[in-house]
Amino acid sequence: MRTQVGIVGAGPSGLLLSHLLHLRGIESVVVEIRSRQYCETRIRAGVLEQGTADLLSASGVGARMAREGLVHHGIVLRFGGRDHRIDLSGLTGGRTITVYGQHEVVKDLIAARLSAGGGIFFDVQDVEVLDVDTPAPRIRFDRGGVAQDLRCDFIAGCDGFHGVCRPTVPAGVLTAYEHTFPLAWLGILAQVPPASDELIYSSHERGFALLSMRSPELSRLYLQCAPDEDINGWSDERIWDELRRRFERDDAWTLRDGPVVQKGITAMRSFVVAPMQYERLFLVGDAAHIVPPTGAKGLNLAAADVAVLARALETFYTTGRTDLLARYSDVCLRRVWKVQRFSWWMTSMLHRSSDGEFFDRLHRAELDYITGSRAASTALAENYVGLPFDDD
Ligand code: FAS
Ligand code: PHB
Repeated sequence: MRTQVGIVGAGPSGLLLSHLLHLRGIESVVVEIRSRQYCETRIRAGVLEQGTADLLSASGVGARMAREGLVHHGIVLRFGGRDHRIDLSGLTGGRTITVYGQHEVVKDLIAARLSAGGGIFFDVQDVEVLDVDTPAPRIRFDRGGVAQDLRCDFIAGCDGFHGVCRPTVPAGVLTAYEHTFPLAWLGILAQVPPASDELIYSSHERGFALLSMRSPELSRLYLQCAPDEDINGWSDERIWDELRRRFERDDAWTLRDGPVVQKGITAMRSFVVAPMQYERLFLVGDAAHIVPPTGAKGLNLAAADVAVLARALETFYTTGRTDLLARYSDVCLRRVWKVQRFSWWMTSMLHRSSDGEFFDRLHRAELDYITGSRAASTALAENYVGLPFDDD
């Protein structure tokens, strides 16, 4: 089997790359260890930056997002029993975020690829990435018990943090930078209308809490917990009780509860690997970097990588130029580190610190400053809606 670009992983990175390459007349094949159904139902991201939403619309896979996505012009920071709205659109010349589940984006991309005759192999096993330091790299995998060999010009490692592509790079080539926060998020998906029209980030002495949503009927909520928290210790009743405490306000505002349809605990870490490429292997999205979800950046950063790689591959196939491919890692890492800074800052500022009361007071002062300064709230807003793609 042969293609131009072999893609490992059918998450948002791999699928968006395959789609953008198709629009540029470049062939690709995606291999994925999980089933289609798993990929289309895995609950993850929920917030799309302006640039990501524009990219999906401009590339022809934004129709359902436009119909079902929720466009927000602001977010709320809640602390000291009071709300402080950050006017995202007013502070950024009209830019917005779109609340639309990652699994919905994945569904739209899979449908677009398959209806265009794109090759996506689900449920494969034993994926190996070979010969990336030669002009003819290969992806070997098993499909239905039959060994397959996919020869390509380039390989895109879009297989997430736990994938096989990054470990394929010989020792000593990559440098990893990481920080693990001494906390985690307990997240729930609940069949109850969201108690707010906009996301609420609550900084409370009992710990952080986030109110988000997936639709007018589905709420998505998170609360700060210990990194080794046992989910079995959290009954739905206990979760709702704790959420009510952390969202309490000076007035009668209340959080309606409802049936919890999904719950889980997410670790909070920052991770970057550099460079993001080795010979003909390009690492994309979570395969190269992880951000704590407080800034809602993971999916959006993956989309930004994909935009850079698609442009570099198109330039190579249309002109033979390799300079954009050679600069892929440098261009992406400039954005990655800005987004890492923002995500670390939002996490540190909004969560109860394990470093003691002094830091909690500092964080409170920071929240006071941001919500009282147009300059400071503009900095938050422009990072939250997403730095322009052509910023690089
Ligand atoms: P993914 O991990 O999504 O996809 C990788 C794919 O590769 C998977 O389908 C996997 O099955 C496959 N794969 C793995 N190993 C393989 C192998 N050996 N062979 C073949 N395939 C293989 N980000 C935001 O922007 N906003 C948010 O609100 C947000 N909330 C989040 C909430 C949670 C609970 C979590 C966990 C993450 C959140 N994120 C958020 C971050 C998240 O969205 C990721 O950044 C995003 O999934 C990255 O996409 P990919 O790089 O495609 O990696
Ligand atoms: C979500 O909707 O899942 C979500 C929203 C904002 C975040 C993180 C997660 O910062």
